[in-house]
Amino acid sequence: MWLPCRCTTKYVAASIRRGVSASFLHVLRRGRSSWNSAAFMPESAGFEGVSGRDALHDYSVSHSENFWAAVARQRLNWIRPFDAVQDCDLSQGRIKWFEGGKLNVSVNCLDRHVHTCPERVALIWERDERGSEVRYTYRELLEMTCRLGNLLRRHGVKKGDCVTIYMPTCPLAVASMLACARIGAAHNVVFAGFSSEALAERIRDAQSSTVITVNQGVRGGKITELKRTVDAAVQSCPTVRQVFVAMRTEKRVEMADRDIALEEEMLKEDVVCEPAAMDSEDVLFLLYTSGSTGKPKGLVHTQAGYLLYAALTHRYVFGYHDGDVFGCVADIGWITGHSYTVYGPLANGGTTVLFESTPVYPDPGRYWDMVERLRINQFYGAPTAIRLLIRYGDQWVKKYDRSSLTTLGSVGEPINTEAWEWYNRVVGEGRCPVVDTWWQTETGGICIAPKPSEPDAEIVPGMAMRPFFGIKPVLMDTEGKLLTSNNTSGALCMAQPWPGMARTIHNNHQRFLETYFHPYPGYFFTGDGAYRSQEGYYQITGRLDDVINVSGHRIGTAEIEDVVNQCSAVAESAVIGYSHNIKGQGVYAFVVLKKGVDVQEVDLSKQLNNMVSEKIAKYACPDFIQFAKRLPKTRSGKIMRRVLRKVVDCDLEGLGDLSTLDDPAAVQEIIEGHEKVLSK
Ligand code: 6R9
Repeated sequence: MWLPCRCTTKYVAASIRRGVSASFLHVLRRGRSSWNSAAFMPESAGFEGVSGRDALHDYSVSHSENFWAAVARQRLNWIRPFDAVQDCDLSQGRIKWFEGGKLNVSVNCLDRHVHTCPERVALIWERDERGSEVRYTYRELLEMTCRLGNLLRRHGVKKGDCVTIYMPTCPLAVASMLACARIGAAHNVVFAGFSSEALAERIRDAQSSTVITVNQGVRGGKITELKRTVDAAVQSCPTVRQVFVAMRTEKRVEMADRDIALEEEMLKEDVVCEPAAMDSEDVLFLLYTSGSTGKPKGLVHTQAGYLLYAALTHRYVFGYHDGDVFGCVADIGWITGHSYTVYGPLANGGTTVLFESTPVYPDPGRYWDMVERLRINQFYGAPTAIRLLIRYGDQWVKKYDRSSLTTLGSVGEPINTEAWEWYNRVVGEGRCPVVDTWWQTETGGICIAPKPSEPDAEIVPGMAMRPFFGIKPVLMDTEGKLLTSNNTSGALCMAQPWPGMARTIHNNHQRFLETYFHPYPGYFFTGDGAYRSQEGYYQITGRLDDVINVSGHRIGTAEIEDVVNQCSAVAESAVIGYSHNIKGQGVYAFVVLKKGVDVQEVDLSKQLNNMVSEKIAKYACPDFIQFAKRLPKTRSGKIMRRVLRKVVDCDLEGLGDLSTLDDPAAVQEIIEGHEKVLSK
């Protein structure tokens, strides 16, 4: 792996500079007891009649164009200024921001900080091996990115191409993303836990001819053969011309003609790389996520709007200030890693942690040991990890000094009250606000979170609460009518566009329109349900479609069914999510075998698990498989998933209206089969 080389005097200079800026900030912070708009958000000083943060939110929604124009001018470096703030029409699914503007995202994340503070630490790579972290300054990250950008260019990667990155969270992965941005190529990061088939599907859909990977991954003390997975994937990807291979471990791997040793070739490249001037609406990246069909969708994010939104939310939701160390432990393969490990913090000139390990390796104190060692100020993680850590006891937390922490964030799924309380009381010692942040791959950045808010405003446990600047959430009833009162639940939609939202689904704009804009014309539909409290705060109640959330990973039940149905013994299947103590949701599969098939259920269960793990990923494997003679269906032949869900939740009282059932006896069989599965 590419390691920084530097002299110690620069280190000293950097720490002096950091110390100076930190003490200056301290003065600013103290001066903020009464509303000082310029100290809170410099742009807001120019917004007439705005006093206080609530008023600023109102302004951002009612004068959306003024708000976003001012913020975009101030926070981004433009090669050419934009002509129009926005050209959006939600009823048509048209979303365009800052047209006419030209910029380069890597310049915004790197060069401008190198000019002001080259020796500030950009990345702290918390390697799997505890205590062996490596720091990269902005200057070093820029050099690494430039070499990589030049290398990609020399190998024919052009503006408009899409490079697939299949790497664990590490500095070269970040440099790869930024190198793509530098030369105008889009990136498609695929979570390094996905199987070769899942990777191949994403490479093909993205039409990538270039893949970047590592020889091996290291996580939780275990080695994964990532290069081998890529080898298997590219066999069914005729578009792939070249695979760049970085060395995470010493182990040599077999190199084919199309394979290129990344670090070796980078050494031959210049450390200066001309940045491409990109249009605001050029593609920055694709990121695949699960929907309610079997086929994952490649959400498309563009340059200016995405970067601006990631930066602004990072700054204001977490109260990030210059000199802070931001620790987002999400993998870069997910949108959280994109927006809050990479783009948001780097656009803000921040120091961001790249976490390669797991919460329990080598022991359940890993997160908090890291907080102490790296002096992390904002920690951002997932409820599933919190629930897991609660089980090991408070001593693993208390052992370490957490006094650097100022804000704790949660993302990916609803955080239950117990986990929220523990996070707040034990981890944060009751002094750090806990921000439950709701957002999606589609939204680009955080849309609903308790912060920013008035300084002493309440935070309700387990609630995302308040819309971010420029965000206008609404609730809809089942008839598609707007619900205007409080203390009500409905489908969560957004009534206004914002710069961070996705622009389309790669190769399938029709699906984009049908999924997000057709259900409630004139609104963006999130797919989630929400409750709005008496006070007007939002609480997310969960998905309204067939998407489940396992340990914070989104997966469509249809994707798992597609794999199960490929087994020659299986006639049909239905996959349901159920409430799981640690994972949030677990996977429960009902499987009907073909007539005349004679197999041991245990063997078949194993086989089905292997298939899911090979074709999707381990986390998608069913926790339970129930073999059934038939599934409950309507007379028109639709599987009654609602009934299956109730059975799995052991809520037999709530089975509801069964009048459309083709044969009520099928339900009884399912209930009995479920009892047997539980008793095993
Ligand atoms: C960022 C991210 C999005 C789905 C989303 C919702 C669930 C995310 C949540 C939450 C309740 C929160 N979700 N954050 N549910 N409270 N704070 O996770 O993106 O992977 O696209 O998942 O995750 O159901 O629709 P993504």
